[in-house]
Amino acid sequence: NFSLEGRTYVVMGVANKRSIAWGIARSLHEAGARLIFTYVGERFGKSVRELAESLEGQEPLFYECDVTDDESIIQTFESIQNDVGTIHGLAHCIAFANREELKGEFLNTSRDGFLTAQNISSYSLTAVARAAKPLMKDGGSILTMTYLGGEKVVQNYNVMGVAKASLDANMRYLASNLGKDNIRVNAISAGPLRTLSAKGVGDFNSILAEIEERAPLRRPVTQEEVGDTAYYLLSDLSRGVTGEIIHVDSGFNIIG
Ligand code: 0WD
Repeated sequence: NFSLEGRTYVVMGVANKRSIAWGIARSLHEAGARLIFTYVGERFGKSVRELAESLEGQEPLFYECDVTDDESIIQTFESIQNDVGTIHGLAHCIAFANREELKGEFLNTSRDGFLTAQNISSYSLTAVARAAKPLMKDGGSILTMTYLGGEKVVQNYNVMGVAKASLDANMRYLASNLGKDNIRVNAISAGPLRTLSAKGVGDFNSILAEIEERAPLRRPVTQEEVGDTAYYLLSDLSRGVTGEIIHVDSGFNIIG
């Protein structure tokens, strides 16, 4: 029985209805999970509350959490511990880089821009995993979102590609540390999806066009397809899997 009835998951990074985190939330909700959302800034707080209202029978909890701030992360998970006690998993769907560095030559990346991308898009997973660990008393599953640009050079992805390479290694080291506590850590490498973050990547349209021409499935993936793989990774269906990157990308990554 792989229903998520009686299980609680934290979903971080719903900005709007196009967010990958929102696709994940819907798949978990359909499987019966109880959901907790974290957001950054009141603008997103309002939009995640409005979205979550559409989930029938769900009584979600909301916490503001800025992952650039250690205190905010610690506070968030302490509050969650006080309010619900145990959680069974976590979806980390957070990334950021300065828009002006998501085009042109990677060579021109500034120190500040580099560190910002690493801070929000990679280190945050380490800090969040550490804060969430005490809440996963029955074991758990942590999921992060990565992209092909961390494995291969993708035009314009630049500083975020280096941050995703860091995130991938981060995920594996965490998987190695947390396995003895029966906590698994995995990543989904999603094909391009038109989200707020994707808007920041230069010439995103040609990235999508290439998927339609060259990916084995000849079409982009959907939020639902990413959400359902997240369900697999966050449930016991994947209980033997940790430290893994699953590509949900219409097979694009295998094409040379
Ligand atoms: O094509 C895509 N959209 C792909 C996205 C392909 C493969 C991977 N991904 C990844 C992204 O890199 C990211 O890690 O999926 C994850 C989710 O991204 P998304 O759903 O594409 O983008 P979006 O809806 O914008 O959500 C990302 C959110 C932020 O939104 P904004 O638009 O403000 O950047 O990350 C959150 C925020 O909600 N975020 C933060 N959360 C806490 N503290 C912070 C922060 N400091 N900064 C950004």
